[in-house]
Amino acid sequence: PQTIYLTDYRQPDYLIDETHLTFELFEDHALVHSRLLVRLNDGRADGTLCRDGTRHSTTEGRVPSRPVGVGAPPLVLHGQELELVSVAINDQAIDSSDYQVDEHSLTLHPQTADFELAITTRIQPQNNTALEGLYKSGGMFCTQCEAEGFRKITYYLDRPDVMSRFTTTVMADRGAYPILLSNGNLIASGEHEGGRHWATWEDPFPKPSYLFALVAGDLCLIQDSYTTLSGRKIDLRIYVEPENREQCGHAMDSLKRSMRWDEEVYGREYDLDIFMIVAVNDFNMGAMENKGLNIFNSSCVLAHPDTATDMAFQRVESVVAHEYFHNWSGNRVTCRDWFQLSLKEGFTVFRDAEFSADMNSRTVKRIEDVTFLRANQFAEDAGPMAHPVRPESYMEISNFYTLTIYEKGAEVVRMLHTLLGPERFRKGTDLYFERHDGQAVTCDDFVAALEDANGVDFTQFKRWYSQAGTPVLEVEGRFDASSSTYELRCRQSCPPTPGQAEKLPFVIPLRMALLNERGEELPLRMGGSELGTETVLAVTEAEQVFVFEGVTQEPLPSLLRGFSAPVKLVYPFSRDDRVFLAMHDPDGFNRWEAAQSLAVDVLQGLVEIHQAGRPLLLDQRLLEVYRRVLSDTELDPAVAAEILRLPSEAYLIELAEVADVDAIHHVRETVRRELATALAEPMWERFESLGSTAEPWSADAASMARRSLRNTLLGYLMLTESSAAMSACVRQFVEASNMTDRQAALVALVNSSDEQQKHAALQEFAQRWADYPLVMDQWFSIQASSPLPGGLQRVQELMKHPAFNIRNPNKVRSVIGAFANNNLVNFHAVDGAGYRFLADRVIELNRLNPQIASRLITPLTRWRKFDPVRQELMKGELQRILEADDLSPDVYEVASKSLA
Ligand code: BAL
Ligand code: ZN
Repeated sequence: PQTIYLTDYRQPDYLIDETHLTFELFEDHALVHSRLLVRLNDGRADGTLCRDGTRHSTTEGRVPSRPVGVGAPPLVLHGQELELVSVAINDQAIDSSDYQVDEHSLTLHPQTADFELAITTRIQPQNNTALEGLYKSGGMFCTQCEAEGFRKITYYLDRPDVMSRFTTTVMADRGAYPILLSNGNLIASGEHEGGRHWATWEDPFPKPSYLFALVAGDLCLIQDSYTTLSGRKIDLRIYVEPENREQCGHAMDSLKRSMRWDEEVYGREYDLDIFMIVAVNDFNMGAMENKGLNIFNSSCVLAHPDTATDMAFQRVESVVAHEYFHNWSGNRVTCRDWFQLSLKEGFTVFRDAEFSADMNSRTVKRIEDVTFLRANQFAEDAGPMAHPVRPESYMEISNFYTLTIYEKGAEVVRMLHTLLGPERFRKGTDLYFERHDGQAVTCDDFVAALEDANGVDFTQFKRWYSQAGTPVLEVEGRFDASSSTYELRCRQSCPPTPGQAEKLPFVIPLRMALLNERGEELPLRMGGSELGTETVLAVTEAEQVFVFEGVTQEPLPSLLRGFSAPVKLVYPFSRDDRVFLAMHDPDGFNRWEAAQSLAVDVLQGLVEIHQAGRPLLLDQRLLEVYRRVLSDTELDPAVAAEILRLPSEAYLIELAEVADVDAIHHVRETVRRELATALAEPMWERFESLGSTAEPWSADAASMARRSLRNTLLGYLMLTESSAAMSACVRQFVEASNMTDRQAALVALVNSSDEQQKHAALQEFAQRWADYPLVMDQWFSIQASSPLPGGLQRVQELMKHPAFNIRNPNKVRSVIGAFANNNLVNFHAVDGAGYRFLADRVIELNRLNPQIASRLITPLTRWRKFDPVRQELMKGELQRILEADDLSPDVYEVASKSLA
């Protein structure tokens, strides 16, 4: 496959002012008729800007067709896996001597600067297993066009800087497909002979093809409305399969909260009169922000306490918000090219994270996000696929929907927010939306708007967009009693990443405070200025010293509060310092961080002791921190649960130079058992004080927090293998009033050594929820993730279960993905069987669904982290994947770059 470079970007030679599509849907094919108003891109005003949503008909004021002289560029339309039926220009059919078709394009040679191009293609949605373009999921037709799926529907300028006004007519059998949807407003509908019907939708807002959507199916509708701040009433609709009707309330509430939040926090109102969400079962991603017609993986829409956990409820809330927020950050203002993907994704993830923080606990949300980032994005940044937030090249853009683009991109926007403060950030985003409404722009345009609105210069800051890798920030503190000063000495560096050996210094916002011996924040003074008790230092040099004045006793610094920059902080804290901070830091996030880093230090020390063959003795200070957390009834139980959770194996592997996966697993499990045994009494006490699982379920944050802590404690108590714990767990499994508690009990049972209880619970669960695919996904995932011996065999058995289907991405993720990503001790078995299994599945999926296949490779790309034996085995499997027949560009890019 070809490599595409950012430096090769050129404006399109042609633009498409209007796109009129007609779909004739049948069981064994679909016909797609397009009528495009095409214009040479010669810099004339295009009239496509349409801020108020009114329709500008370009046909009306159209300049008569002007001949283009010799040398006019050919019109090269993208197209893939299409059968070309006919082409006509200005109603004149043209034959194959006047155009060229190959596997990826249709090339025409226009004679005039403006013309109408009509194309008919035939496609086969029923055979589309890649779930890209138009495909069938169960009994319904649906689309996924981002990034380059539209070219699998019809020939088109399938690039985000070509924005067009779309009108779409869908025709299908009325009985099988009573609901026909597309973007925008319904403007007409009617009947055809033979039981077929049609509907025409018009979207007044110009959009790139990646935001196109179509749905045809037998769906039921849940309807509500929302009145915007300016008084416009919006029709809100969620379409799902009839059996899921009762599971949409939470998504609808989340949508209404998102709409209000975007008005209040960003001044952004919804623009169309109707907003639709459709849930589909077979979907490569979480959801898609198509204009006015969001299409969702059903796992991100459906939520009912009987069937969904609290975590699933929160995911629905955040994904609904994320897709809704894209209406401005993505749709009204879109990306010029796919190198700018983080322009919309980083910004929108930041927006949805702040929304979730406002709706729930800000501290817990930040802890969850940082935990995820450090275990996963840091690993990506340290691996062979490391790339900047704005990449410079790619082979297959689908491979760049990464944690770096999304999560690190969001951290970059968060740092801009931190450096500017909320008011100035808002001034900047107001200017961004006003300046670029209706345009396709770049990350530079985003930063320029923040700069221009506030008179600041972010030239150096923009290195976060161009340099890959996770910076290391080493800090040392020095107290000088004679001058009453305290110095913070900062040194930053960034390891090399593919194609980038040397890095220039970043701008690192370091939020910090100084604490006295009682844990109180000291007033901060620097250069004669009073800075309050918390400040943000901008670390801009490779080495830099900050001197605080008027410090009369040695303080303990509280650094990188709220994880103010995505860096690895190194400070020579002693274990006693960490204990002190875990107990006293007034900043909730940093209390968690201190406990977490204490646990990391203890576990890393024990791994070395284990490797040396010496007995493991737990540092009692960790135990004391846990004891204090258990008895602290003032502390939010959700934060307590986060503190009591030991750092994950994935994070410990990421931190290790050479990860000894067996030792990490053994040590972590030993410490968990030891904590459970030593703290059994206070754990029981706290467990019982948090209420009963049979109580009626409630969605409020306090109830969720109680369930989170109760279930964390249940997991520990089960490690004691006492009969009291087993009865409590079985009782919870049977009596639970909700899926959160039932599933927590099932996890504990599956990971226990009581084979009889385990099998009884698994069987009961599978029988009860056989008709609920999303619940069965959980059932699969819990078993595939269980670290008990025999993991691979279990997974192979699970793949034979009637509910498993390799064509369904959710099933692949819940069985194969869960095994390779969450079950590290089994996946990394030293005989290489786990690696072999994964490579076989990648090769199998390469033909069916290249995007899903390519994502599955990730665990193998991390081969440099492991010992030489495992390295060879992992590389061998990557090589075997590379040698497979008919390799997709998706899989080829990841496998080849991993071995480079
Ligand atoms: N744009 C792809 C799905 C999402 O990030 O919302
Ligand atoms: Zn997004």
